[in-house]
Order: sequence, then structure tokens, then C-alpha cells
Amino acid sequence: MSKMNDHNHVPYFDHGDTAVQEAKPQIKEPSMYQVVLLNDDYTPMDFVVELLELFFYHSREKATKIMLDIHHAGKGVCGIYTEDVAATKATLVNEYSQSNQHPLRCEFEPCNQKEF
Ligand code: TYC
Repeated sequence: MSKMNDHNHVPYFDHGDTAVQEAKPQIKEPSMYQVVLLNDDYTPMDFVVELLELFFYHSREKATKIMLDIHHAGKGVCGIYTEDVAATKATLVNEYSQSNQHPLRCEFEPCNQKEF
């Protein structure tokens, strides 16, 4: 047998019994963001309720409850989304409020919950 092909004598040859660690799947659940509305003294209650129906698909009843919570607490959650969706909703709501001459402010911030 030629020395060149005698694998038993080559120090680093894999004999086929090497344990191969499979890579863990590199996927994670996306970070979630809550879209919040801030209270102010000027935006009409009806406008806020309609906006909550229009942009966040809440029923009239739920929208009214959220609006009143914000009115009393100063701030409240409208919905929970991935970052892109939360950012887009906040921008659209702020543009809509401005175009109707209301000072209503909408923001988004990281949150730990998955749904609202
Ligand atoms: N405070 C407002 C009023 O009395 C109503 C209001 C509710 C405004 C929620 C903003 O995010 C808001 N007309």
C-alpha cells in the first residue's frame, strides 16, 4: 500500500465517526411596539373615536372606551404591531390629525406583549 493513500496514518483524516453539531435555527420572534395616543384639551372626542375605528379597526364601543381611558389617564394604547406597522400607523394618524387641524399626537414605543 502506498504511503500517500493510507488514511489511517494521516493525522487529521475523518473516519466518519465525528459528531456534527447541527446549527440552531437563527430565527426569533419580532420585537413588538405599541402605538399610543396622547391626550390633549382640544381634539374632539368624536374625532378620536372615528380615528380609532378607521386606523385601528376597533368597534365603536371599544374605540369609545379607549378614547375615554386616554382622556382620563393622559395616554393610552391603540394597538400592538411589528415596528414597521407601528411606525406607519403613527405617521398616518399624525398626518390625518394635522390635516384636520387637530393637535392630537400619536407615538409608538417598544412593548413586551404580543397582542392587545
Ligand atoms: N381630551 C379631549 C377632549 O376633552 C379628548 C381626547 C381624547 C383628545 C383622547 C385626545 O388622545 C385623545 N375633547
